Amino acid sequence: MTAAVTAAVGFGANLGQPDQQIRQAIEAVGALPETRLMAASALYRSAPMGPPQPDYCNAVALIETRLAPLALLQALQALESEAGRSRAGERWCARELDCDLLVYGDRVEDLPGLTLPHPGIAARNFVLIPLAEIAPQLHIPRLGRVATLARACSREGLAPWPDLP
Ligand code: PH2
Ligand code: MG
Ligand code: MG
Repeated sequence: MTAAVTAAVGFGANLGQPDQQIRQAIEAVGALPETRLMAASALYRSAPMGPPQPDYCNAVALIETRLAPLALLQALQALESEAGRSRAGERWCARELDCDLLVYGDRVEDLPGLTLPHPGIAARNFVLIPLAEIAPQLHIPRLGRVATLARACSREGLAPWPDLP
């Protein structure tokens, strides 16, 4: 049996009911076969990167999994579709749910459809700040320790997700 690997998954949504879609997706990732949810960050509201569109809700989860990277990616894409996301939209368009495989152990890959670690991590505060909340000691191949990266990262455009009464 393969050993369990620690992986990080990033979630984003800015259509529909973003916070509900993300909470549901985090739960669903924890319920995947051979997978355990170790930690989930708070939800954040973040200004959109890319073309003008609604603010995003973002969060990050840390899991332990025995699923191979491509099997995990496929499962994440199935969750995106279940949330109503169409894959026809342009790059960086608004969406009901985005689940990105950010880190998979110490794996470095450049496959069609999957780059590990995710190439956007260091430049995206809506990924790094939630990740630092749950996994400051995590080492990202080629980038270094999460806490160190997060310290150098601006918090501009990032806020706690508002909990409406
Ligand atoms: N995702 C995108 C495009 N822009 N902006 C923010 N703030 N958060 C996201 O998750 C995001 C984005 C496409 O995946
Ligand atoms: Mg994304
Ligand atoms: Mg994505």
